[in-house]
Amino acid sequence: MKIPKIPLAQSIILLCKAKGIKHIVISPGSRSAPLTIGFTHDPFFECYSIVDERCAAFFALGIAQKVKHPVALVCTSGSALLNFFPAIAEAYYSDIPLMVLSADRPKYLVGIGDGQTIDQENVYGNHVLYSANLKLDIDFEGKDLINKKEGPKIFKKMENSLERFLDLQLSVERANEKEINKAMNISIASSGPVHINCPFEEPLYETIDDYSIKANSEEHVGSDELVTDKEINEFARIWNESKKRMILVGVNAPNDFDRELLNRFAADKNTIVFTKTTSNLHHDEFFPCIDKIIAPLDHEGFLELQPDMLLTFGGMIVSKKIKAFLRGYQPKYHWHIDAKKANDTFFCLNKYLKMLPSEFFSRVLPLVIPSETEYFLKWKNVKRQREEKHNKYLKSIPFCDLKVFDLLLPSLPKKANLHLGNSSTVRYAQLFNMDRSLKVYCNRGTSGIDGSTSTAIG
Ligand SMILES: Cc1ncc(C[n+]2csc(CCOP(=O)(O)OP(=O)(O)O)c2C)c(N)n1
Repeated sequence: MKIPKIPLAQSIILLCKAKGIKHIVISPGSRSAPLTIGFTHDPFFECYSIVDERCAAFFALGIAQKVKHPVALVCTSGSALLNFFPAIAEAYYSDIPLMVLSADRPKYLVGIGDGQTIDQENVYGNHVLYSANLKLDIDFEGKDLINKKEGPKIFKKMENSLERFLDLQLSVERANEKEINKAMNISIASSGPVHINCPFEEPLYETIDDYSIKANSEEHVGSDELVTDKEINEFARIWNESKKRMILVGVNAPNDFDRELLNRFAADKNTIVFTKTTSNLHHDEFFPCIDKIIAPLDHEGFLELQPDMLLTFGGMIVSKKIKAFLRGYQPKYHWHIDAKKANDTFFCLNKYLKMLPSEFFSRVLPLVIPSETEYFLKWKNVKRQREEKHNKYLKSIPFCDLKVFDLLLPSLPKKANLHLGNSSTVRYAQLFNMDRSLKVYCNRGTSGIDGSTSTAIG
């Protein structure tokens, strides 16, 4: 097997292997050759060669959406890594694990007029969960020279020069190993993008037959913040007291969630559960087409729909109408459940419970008192009426955008992965009841119209 001679490249490859990061999307370049050589010669890795960095990053995003584990992106120095940025931002806002491995020049060649060089450290700023700026290996070529009693200048006259040299190199390896571990662990645990900047010195193409270093994979140390029983009880108390209860589900990856729990929660016929095409959750008593329900409402209608308590989970909300409605007719209580973060989308968030929705529902279910509310029955009736009107309207219109969706959606193969484009595509799709076996994705983190096709291919 061909192994890159550069120790830093070896550390990265060994740690990717140790953490099960096997999908590697590679864009062209010489500076990144140590990584390209290492990944492509090891059958553990599934490597993809994509020349254009912007497409490469979205392609990697598509794989990561599906496998829910970091996908590595390899690129050379200079503007290459800037072309990853749109997909990095999407990954950041959609909680998708991506790992940029950007090759860089050694520091002494940055800012002195060397070619294909930019200031790469921390280049993604606030849009990554972590930036690891790795250290250059200490002239490991020199190691052989020291053996030949010649040695690099700095070590020449030192006593025990080989030992000192090796010590220094070892401390660089340990420091790099720690940083790589940290970045990879954060990407895995918090499901988001990280950047690992890797300075490589020439020669870049030299290989050896076996690894010359070892790399320790460190475990992630998580925080032990726990949602208390008191908080869960408080939720249940308000929920049980509220007459008008609404759940709004944002973008939710397929199979991300124990549906049975939510089904049991909603089976009481006392809660309006608004889902979206990209929520990937289905139940006969849910309300999947939000806009169809609320678009015709006037002030009186909005007042009737205004919930006492709103519970939200999942990612971004597509419908502009529901956002406008809940901002204008705010619930008394808004609680959000997410393992990572909360958006105060409606400017009335009272409480954020940092936990997985599945865990939340399993703890809350035994505390919820079953009931059937007029609120639910009224809006169920509205849903049925809207459905009838929708079907009648579709029969009456000539061939047009909306008609295409009506014809196309039922003809999709069962269980297909459907990646919707922004922006009218995802909105039209919202108006139809999707086949429940479909797995629906859309880049709603930043709602970019770029990269949809590459993501779908990934
Ligand atoms: C990268 C990016 N550039 C610009 C926009 C702003 N934008 C939103 S929708 C849209 C028009 C999209 O047109 P098209 O791709 O034809 O899709 P459709 O009209 O079907 O929505 C634009 C320019 C965006 N969301 N993302």
